[in-house]
Amino acid sequence: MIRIALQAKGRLNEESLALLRESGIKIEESKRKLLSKSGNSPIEVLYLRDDDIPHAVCNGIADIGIVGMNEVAERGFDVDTLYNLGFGKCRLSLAIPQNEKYDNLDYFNGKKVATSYPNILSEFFKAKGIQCQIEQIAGSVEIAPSIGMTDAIFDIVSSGGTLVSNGLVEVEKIMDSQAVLIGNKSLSQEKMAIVSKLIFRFESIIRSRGKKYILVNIPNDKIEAALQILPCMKSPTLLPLADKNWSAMHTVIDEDEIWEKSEQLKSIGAEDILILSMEKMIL
Ligand code: PRT
Ligand code: ZN
Repeated sequence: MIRIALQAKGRLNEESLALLRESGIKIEESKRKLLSKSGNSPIEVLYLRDDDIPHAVCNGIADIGIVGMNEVAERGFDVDTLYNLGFGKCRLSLAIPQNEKYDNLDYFNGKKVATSYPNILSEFFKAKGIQCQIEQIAGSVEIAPSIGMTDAIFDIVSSGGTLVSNGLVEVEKIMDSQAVLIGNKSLSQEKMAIVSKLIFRFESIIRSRGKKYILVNIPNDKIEAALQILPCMKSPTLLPLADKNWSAMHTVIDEDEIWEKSEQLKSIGAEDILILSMEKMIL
C-alpha cells in the first residue's frame, strides 16, 4: 500500500485526481475526507494544503505526492522529484511598477520585494550579490507596490493578466514550475514497485496529451513522400486496401499539426483522412 498526498483543493486538485482516475485508480472523491482508500488499487490518497505536501513526503506521512515545483523548491525538504507531470505550468518572476525604468538586477539593490516565496528569492539574490529586503506575505502579493508596502514583487505568473491589472511588469523570470510527482527518499522495494507502475501509467497518459491518431489512404507510389510528412513511432502501420494500388497508413501526430499535415498529404494525392482522438500511448 502506498499513500499519495494531493492538494485538497486548489489549482492542482482536479488534474491530480484526473491523472489517478485515467491511470485506472478508483478513488472515492469526498471533499470532506482527509484520507481516501482506492477501491481497486493498493493506494490511498491524503488530501493536504499544497504547502504541507513536501514536508509530509519528506517525513514519510505520505510516500509520494503531487505538488508544484515551486513549493518543493521553497520548502527545501529533501525529497526525490520522480516525474514532471506537465500541468500547473507557471513561472516565478520579479515584477515592478510599469512606470519604473529597469535596466538590470541592480535595480533591486536597496529595494523591498513582497513574496510568498522568500527562500527561493533570497537564495537567488544571494547568488547574484543583490542586497534587498524581502517582505514575506501570504497572499495578494500583487497589490503590495500599489499600497506602498514594497517596491516590487516576486510571485507566480501564468498568463501575466494579474500583473497587468495591477500595473506591474515582469522583469526577471527566476524559475519555471509545473506539477511534479515527489517521493520519500527511503521507500521500501515493495512501495517502489507500486510507484514505478504508477509512473509508467502517468507517462502513457501524459505522452498521449495533445496527440491525435491519423488514418490516411495513400497511393502506394506516394508512401515514401507521405513518410516525409508524417512522423512515425517506429515504422508506420500500412494496411493494403481492396484497390491494390492503395494503402492505409496509421500513425500519431501532434494536434496542432493536423491541418498543415493534412494539406501536405492532400497535395501528394492522399485521400480520406480520418483524425481520431487518442486515449493512451503505451510504448
Ligand atoms: O490551499 P492551498 O495552500 O493548497 O493552495 P494555494 O492557494 O497555495 O495554491 P493554488 O491552488 O493557487 O496553486 C497551486 C499551485 O498551482 C501553485 O503552487 C503553482 O505550482 C501552480 N500554479 C499554476 C499557480 C498558477 N499557475 C497561478 N497562476 N498558482 C498560482 N497562480 C496565481 C498566482 O499566484 C497569481 O496570483 O495566479 C495569479 C497569476 O496568474 P496569471 O494567469 O494572471 O498570470
Ligand atoms: Zn498553498
